[in-house]
Amino acid sequence: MIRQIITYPDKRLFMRSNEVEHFDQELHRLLDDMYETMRAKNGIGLAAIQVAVPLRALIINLPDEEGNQHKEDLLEIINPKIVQSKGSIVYTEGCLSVPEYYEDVERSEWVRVEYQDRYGNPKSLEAEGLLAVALQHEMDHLDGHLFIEKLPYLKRKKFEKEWKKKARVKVKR
Ligand code: QAP
Ligand code: CO
Repeated sequence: MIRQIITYPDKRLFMRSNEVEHFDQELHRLLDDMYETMRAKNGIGLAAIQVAVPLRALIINLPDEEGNQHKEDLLEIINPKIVQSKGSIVYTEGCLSVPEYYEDVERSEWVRVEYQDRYGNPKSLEAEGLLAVALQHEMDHLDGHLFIEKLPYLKRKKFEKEWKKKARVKVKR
């Protein structure tokens, strides 16, 4: 089932999500719905809070070299922690909860993450480049942070200005 994605400035996007304790059918349904929703909206990553569920769960499905996404490559990541990071990378990010806005953000170039899968099994992964960026972007959602909060002052002002302009058009002035 495709769920509705909440968007900026919804205050729920700024709240900390809770640890997942029950690796049950409800969690599995949430993860399945998140995947369906992310694909329907042309996303490559999604955190549970973006579909209004405040749990520490996220999914990532990066495209291959031809730009195609495969479900076999889907990562389902529960209760993640970054245990090591290094380097720095600048990537032009977007977010389904901040539609039609893209800006450069600096993050770690390499991370090691410990997490659980949908059954509660402990896992760990090393990531670099785009996957490292996606992990950090989605993990920020779990702590109530959006990529626009990482922008330097003037770029943040530019975002606020564009957002207000769009909000005005939406109510048709
Ligand atoms: C997070 O972002 C991310 O504005 C996932 O109109 C960002 O899937 C991972 C999207 C950067 C790695 C690098 C955004 C789709 C999708 C939009 C997304 C839009 C349509 C964003
Ligand atoms: Co996002």
